[in-house]
Amino acid sequence: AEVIMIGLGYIGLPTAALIAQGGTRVHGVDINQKVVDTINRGEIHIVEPSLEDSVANAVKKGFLRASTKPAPGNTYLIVVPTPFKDKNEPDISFVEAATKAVIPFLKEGDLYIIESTSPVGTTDKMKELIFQERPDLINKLFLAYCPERVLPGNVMHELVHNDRVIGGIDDKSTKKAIAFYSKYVKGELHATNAKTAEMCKLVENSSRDVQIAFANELSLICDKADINVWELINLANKHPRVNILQPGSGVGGHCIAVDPYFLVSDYPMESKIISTARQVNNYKSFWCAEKVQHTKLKFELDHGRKAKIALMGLAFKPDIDDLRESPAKYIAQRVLQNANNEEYYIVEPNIKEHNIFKLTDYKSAYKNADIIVFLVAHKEFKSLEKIKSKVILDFAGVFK
Ligand code: SAJ
Repeated sequence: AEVIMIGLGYIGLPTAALIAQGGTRVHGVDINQKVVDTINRGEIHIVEPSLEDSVANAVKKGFLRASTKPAPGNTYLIVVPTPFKDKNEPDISFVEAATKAVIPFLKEGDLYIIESTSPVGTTDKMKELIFQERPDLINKLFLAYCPERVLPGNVMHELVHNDRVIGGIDDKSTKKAIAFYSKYVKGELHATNAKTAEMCKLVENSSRDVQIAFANELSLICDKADINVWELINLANKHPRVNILQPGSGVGGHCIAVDPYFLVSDYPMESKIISTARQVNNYKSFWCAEKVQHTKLKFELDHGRKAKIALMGLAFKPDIDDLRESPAKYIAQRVLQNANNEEYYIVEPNIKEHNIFKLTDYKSAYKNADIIVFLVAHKEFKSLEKIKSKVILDFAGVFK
């Protein structure tokens, strides 16, 4: 194959499908045999609009094949997860393992690109690893870092249309990587060095985290001041140079709630705002759970009976089925740990069944509960009519 894609997850698979659809042979690699088999049948293992068609098409035409083992190619893309070790330290062992797996196949003139979100300096580290084992290839390879920026739910569009930042270990690597992406990206391709490209990805997600932390901090202040935070932000944003984001039940997902730690762990003394933002956003979820606890005790005092409580939404953001690193799920778990014979309805309209939570449909939960806790602003919830007699904790701004 022309392109060897290591990692067939949320980013690797859509990217592989896109390249293959353009008529380039792609050999996709994943350590999970089940994932490999699914893809080779032309099916997919993740939820993403229009990805299935794209994969089915590429597999049918013979341009995309998956395997658990790499194969010889000309361009190698590393698109594997970079999770955490404990203590919020980034773990680049998957990038390392993927690199080691392709080293035996590398030959003069090949292009090697890391797309995985990585701590600053990772591309340089991989360069050293490669040349340690293959001193014969020194100065004969092109190595670059190019982060992805796609938003889950809109991946197939954004892969093509977003601008990309591309940083090589030297100018000729940058140029070679730009030539590669220009075949299928319509957005602008911005040249830089590897370190800056690595840092750029971390900064983009940290910037969003810091901005959301500001909104979440305002929501706490407004709760004390008895001011409607949604109205307040809407009004402040009428200023031509103010643009505050929306508060919520916390920040989740596997990017924004994670990437800032990559900066904090390498630059602890310098990243004060970034690390405080993480704390503020995490604290917001804890605060929401405490608020439910207080509200339910007050209800008991006022009514002389236990409350029926609806927890509305479990996903990490509106209108998706993804519960990874979800603040709503964390709050639901915390609230249930504190349960004391109240009746609970757990609602997540985007999933049918869950192994921990017994799910109820949103309409009957809303109808039957005394206390309604909006954890995620799913579109279904926005269609509900406000009912005066209910106690509503609107952490997600459903009724704004
Ligand atoms: N959130 C708020 N208030 C807001 C906006 C978001 O509380 O005003 C919360 C969401 O509910 C969610 C979290 O933030 O819990 C993150 O959601 P998101 O939609 O902001 O972002 P992700 O995690 O789905 O995708 C992000 C994107 N990065 C940026 O917008 C800078 C995406 O472009 C990246 O490709 C992706 O991370 C990634 O893979 O890094």
